[in-house]
Amino acid sequence: MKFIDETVITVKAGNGGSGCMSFRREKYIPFGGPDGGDGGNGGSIIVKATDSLNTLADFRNKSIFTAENGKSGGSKNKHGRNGDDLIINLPLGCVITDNQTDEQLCDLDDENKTYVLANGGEHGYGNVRFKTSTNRAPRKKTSGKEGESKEIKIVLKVLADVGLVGLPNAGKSSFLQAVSMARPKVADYEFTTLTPNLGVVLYSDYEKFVIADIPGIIEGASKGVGLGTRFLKHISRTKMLLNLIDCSNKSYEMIKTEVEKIKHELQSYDEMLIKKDLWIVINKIDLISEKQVSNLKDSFEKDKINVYFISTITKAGVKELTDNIYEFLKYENRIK
Ligand SMILES: Nc1nc2c(ncn2[C@@H]2O[C@H](COP(=O)(O)OP(=O)(O)OP(=O)(O)O)[C@@H](O)[C@H]2O)c(=O)[nH]1
Ligand SMILES: [Mg+2]
Repeated sequence: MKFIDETVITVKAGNGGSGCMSFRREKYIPFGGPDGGDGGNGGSIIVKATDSLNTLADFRNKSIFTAENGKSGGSKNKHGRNGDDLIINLPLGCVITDNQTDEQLCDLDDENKTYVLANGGEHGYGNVRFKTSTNRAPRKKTSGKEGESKEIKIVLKVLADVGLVGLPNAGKSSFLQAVSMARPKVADYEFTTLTPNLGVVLYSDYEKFVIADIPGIIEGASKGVGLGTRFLKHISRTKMLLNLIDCSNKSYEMIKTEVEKIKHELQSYDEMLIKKDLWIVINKIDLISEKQVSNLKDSFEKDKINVYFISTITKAGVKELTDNIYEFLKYENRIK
């Protein structure tokens, strides 16, 4: 299914049902009192976070969502039925704003979290309500109130603990494959990944963390080069980032420049991103000699830069890295 992470929709809650004007008509009671019942309340529009959706594609062909109106009241004091609420299921991680005011309405950051986007209109009153000691036969009733209506913007920002960044072809999706059950597309060309992938790393029977793999970013991404920074919003809520680097045919200096480029793109997109812990992960060490690996290690050590060396193919260094990620997240008390 196509991945869509932003959409604008209009929601309209149901109107309240009208009250009824009616008088009792029974045999032998020629002038019965008022017996017009109230209308029902209009249904509300409620959004709910669910784990089982991961795109807003369902909203491509539908832009107006309405909840049911309340039914009118009836004679014999009959209340009108309330309109049914409309529950809209959304992927976990959706942030909803009022499209007119830009005010944030809710952040669906927890499974099953709900929020009432538009309240149904209150019901109208039947004439029985207007009976007083001086007016025993009121010819008055009210109509229901209109349901709230809003134009809202939904932005999906996937929820993950760890975000993978790096140039295209660095091996981000391969890493996700190596550590989780996710099976993202991996190939020997740039921009294999076109939309974010999520993978759950099951660390033990009851502990897990989530990694988000996004399309590669290149120099100038913040100015729209390549796929641009369109997908960086999906790592904005992670607790840490891994910068994967393909080390084949690269000198120490080239690797350092690459890290700086990625940092620059992250920073140009959002200052907050650069405040996150960013770990450098040198990938594809199976393609270089042991001597080259130890030379690189020495250089990083001399510059007091902490790095990890891995190969997603031979799995060298992968366990140590995930152990450290786990410890970091646990230390930060961020594993659920
Ligand atoms: N030899 C070797 N090849 C690797 C390793 N990791 C990834 N590759 C290869 O590198 C190529 C790119 O891997 P991907 O995982 O698709 O890279 P990516 O960073 O997700 O790329 P984009 O989605 O385009 O940004 C594939 O051909 C992988 O098989 C590794 O550790 N060793
Ligand atoms: Mg990829």
